[in-house]
Amino acid sequence: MSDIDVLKPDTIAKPKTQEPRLYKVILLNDDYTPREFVVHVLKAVFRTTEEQANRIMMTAHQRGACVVATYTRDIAESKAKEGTDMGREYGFPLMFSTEPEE
Ligand code: TYC
Repeated sequence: MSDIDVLKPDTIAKPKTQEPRLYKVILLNDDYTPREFVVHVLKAVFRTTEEQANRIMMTAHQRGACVVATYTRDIAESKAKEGTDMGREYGFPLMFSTEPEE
């Protein structure tokens, strides 16, 4: 046994806790929801600034979808539902979905 082997642990300790997997909330474009309403929902549900909300809305409008933010699974799902429900309440087909990161 060499000197260096004596200094090595037999087993490598694994961290006991893991960071929870994060989920993306995705805003989907549609042809009917007014732009200003999308901005309003982004500010209210996702606490973005007016400028951030405008950028996210325009990206979804031009490319079909845009990642709004990432959260743990429960928070992502409840925010996606809250945003989608808010559109529905006003008769708009506004839609947020979630998907795991990576
Ligand atoms: N495309 C919509 C319109 O022209 C606006 C809109 C943007 C709707 C983004 C949804 O996720 C969306 N009125």
